[in-house]
Amino acid sequence: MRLTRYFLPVLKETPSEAQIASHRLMLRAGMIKQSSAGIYSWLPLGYKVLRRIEQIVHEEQIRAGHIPMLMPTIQSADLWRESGRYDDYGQEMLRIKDRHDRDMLYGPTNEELITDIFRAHVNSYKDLPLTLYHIQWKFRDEVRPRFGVMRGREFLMKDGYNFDLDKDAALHAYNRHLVSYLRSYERMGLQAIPMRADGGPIGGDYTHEFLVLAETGESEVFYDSAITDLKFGDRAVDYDSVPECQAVLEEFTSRYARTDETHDEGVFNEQVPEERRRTARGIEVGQIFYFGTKYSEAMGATVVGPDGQRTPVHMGSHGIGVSRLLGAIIEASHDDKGIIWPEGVTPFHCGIVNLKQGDAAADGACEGLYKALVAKGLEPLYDDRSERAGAKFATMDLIGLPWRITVGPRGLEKGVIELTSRRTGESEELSPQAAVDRIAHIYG
Ligand code: 5CA
Repeated sequence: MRLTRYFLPVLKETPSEAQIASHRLMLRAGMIKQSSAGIYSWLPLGYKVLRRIEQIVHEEQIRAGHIPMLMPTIQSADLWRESGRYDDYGQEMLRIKDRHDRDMLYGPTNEELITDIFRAHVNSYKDLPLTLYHIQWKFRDEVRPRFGVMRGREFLMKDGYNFDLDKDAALHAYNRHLVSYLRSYERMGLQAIPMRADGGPIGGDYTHEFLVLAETGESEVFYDSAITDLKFGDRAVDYDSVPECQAVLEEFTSRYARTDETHDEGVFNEQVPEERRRTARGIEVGQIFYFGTKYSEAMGATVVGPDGQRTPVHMGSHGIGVSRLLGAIIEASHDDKGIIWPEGVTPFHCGIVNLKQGDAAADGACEGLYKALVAKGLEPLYDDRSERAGAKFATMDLIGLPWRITVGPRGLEKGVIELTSRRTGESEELSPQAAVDRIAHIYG
């Protein structure tokens, strides 16, 4: 992409309505525009990152054996009356009437809809286990939408639902989700810690939230600092193996880590040596639930078991805050100049800055680099504007591409360009070909 042909409406001024860094930076970098409270348009740069995050979530869900599909945003109130949640959900639910005066709603989550699909099509235990998921917009009429995409009213969520014959099988599905979530967040450059939480309106008392530690987080958390040394890394876990998934769950959840809803000071003090006790704030980027037969019993989602008897299926639901993740990643990775994208989610792989637009050698070298990067399957953003070098650097720093190639006539006389890491600020001179190879290798 060439910047002169792109749509990147960066703001010079810091928007006064934004209270936290990620919100300020997303507005300044031209990633989002508020359309009404808690509802945003995703401008091209923001949309690109959103898609990258979605892609990681899809890949990791499919790797875990979960099946993608798509359900609508607008749902009928009747299903929610069956589960009893139409009244329970309260004012967070956006209720709508259609022209026939029928009660509809904009889905805040999908337990009812998926259970309805399941009961219509699945009859036998032989069709289990089954985990279906989708990535779809949700609406929750939050009292105080704030912090940009972090607490929106309309937001993008991955929500997955497992259907199993008994509790043990459903707990294996729970563990599979935990493993796949650890992998997903690490690919996004994040450490998200699973913590014991509360079921809230989804229900169930067995649930973990995944929290990214950040001062601006909305949740208060209490944990054993030893937990932050745990890394999932590149290990291969067999998702069909009950003991392997169980072992990961135990490794990542046996130490004390709880949100304030489930925190118990006595247990905390008893289990964790004083020097390792931490109280901090965190951003909730996902939550997994096992709630047994809560919805299947209420809505008659049963299967015929091996003994010929009908039994309600055991279920859980598992969510990732896809749009919130942009805010969480920026909170965890920025400096006073702007965003610093982790390589896994960056909107463009690198930037190319032409220090002297119109200079034949510089223009030619930039074109050559651009084509060579594209030929390697990479997406560079070429700043081909006739702007001062300082303004070009400021834009690149603000939008946070992890790597910048700077091209100028003086370097070219020596046959070199400059490659700069956004994270460390370190630069090195190398030939254009070596720079292309290096970047291809980083993303390889
Ligand atoms: N049905 C279950 C799991 S599929 C469910 O709805 N879980 S949830 O309520 O925990 O939401 C899942 C994730 O969506 C949360 O962990 C959070 O990251 C994200 N989320 C929830 N509310 C908002 C909001 N108002 N704005 C942005 N993201 C949100």
